[in-house]
Amino acid sequence: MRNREISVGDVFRMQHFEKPNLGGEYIQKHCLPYKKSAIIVPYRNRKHHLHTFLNYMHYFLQQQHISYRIFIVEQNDDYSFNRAKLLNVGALEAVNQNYTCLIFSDVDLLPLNTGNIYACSRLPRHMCSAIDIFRFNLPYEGLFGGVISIRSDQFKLVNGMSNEYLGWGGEDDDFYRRLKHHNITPYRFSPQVSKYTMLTHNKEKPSEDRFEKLERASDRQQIDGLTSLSYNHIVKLKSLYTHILVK
Ligand code: BGN
Repeated sequence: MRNREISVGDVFRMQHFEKPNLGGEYIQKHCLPYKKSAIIVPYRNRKHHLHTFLNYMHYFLQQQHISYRIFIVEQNDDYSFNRAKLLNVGALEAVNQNYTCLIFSDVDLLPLNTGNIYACSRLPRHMCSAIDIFRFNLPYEGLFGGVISIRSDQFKLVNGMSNEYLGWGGEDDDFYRRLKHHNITPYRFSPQVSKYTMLTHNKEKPSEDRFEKLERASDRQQIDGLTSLSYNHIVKLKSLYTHILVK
C-alpha cells in the first residue's frame, strides 16, 4: 500500500466502502488478521459529525487493509461530558470482545494520510500531531489527545484514564502523566503522515478545575481509573458501528 494524501474536499464527498458486518466490524479478506483494532469514539449530541465520521472512516480504514470495529460510546445524560470515562468504558467493552489494540478518537477528527495506520505498535502513539486548525503544528510536546493508539495491556497497566475530569480539557494530559509514570513514552509519525482535518463546531468552554485535578494526577492514579469505574450501559449493534449507551 502506498501512502496517499486525501484532500479535505474529498472528506465530505460520499466515498464508496464495503458494507461492514452488523456492529461496524470489518474483517479484511486478503489474509487472516493477526490483530484487530477497536476504534473507540466518545460521543454526545453531534449527529452531523457522527454521520460524516462513520462514512469517511470506513472508507479510510478499508484502504489500510486492516480489520477493525468502530465503537461509539455515547453519554446518555445531561451532566458535563466525561470523555475519559467514556473511553474507559469503551476500552473495557473492546477488551471483553478480545480486542488488544485500542484506538481512541474524537468524532471530529478525520485523518488525511492513508499511511497513518490505525493499528498499535510497541509504544502508544499520538496520531494527530498535525491538525488543520492548529495550522498543522503540534501545540505542545506532551499533547496526547485527539486520536491515540495504545495496546490494551498498557492501558490496563496504567489503570486506564481518570474518571474525574468533567467538561473540556486536562484528561489527556493526566493520561500522558500516567504513561510517563510507568516509563512509557508515546511517539509520533511524521507530521506529513499525521495530518488531520477537524470538523467545525463551537469552541467548548474549558473546565475550571482541570489544573487542580492535574496537579494531583499522580496521587489518584491507583484509585481513579479502571479500578473505580462503575456504569450502566446498553450495547446495540448498528449497521456502521457498535453503540454503547452509557449512564
Ligand atoms: C490543552 C488541554 C488538553 C487539550 C489540548 C489541545 C488542559 C489542561 C491544562 C494545561 N489541557 O490545553 O486537554 O487536548 O489543549 O486542545 O486544558
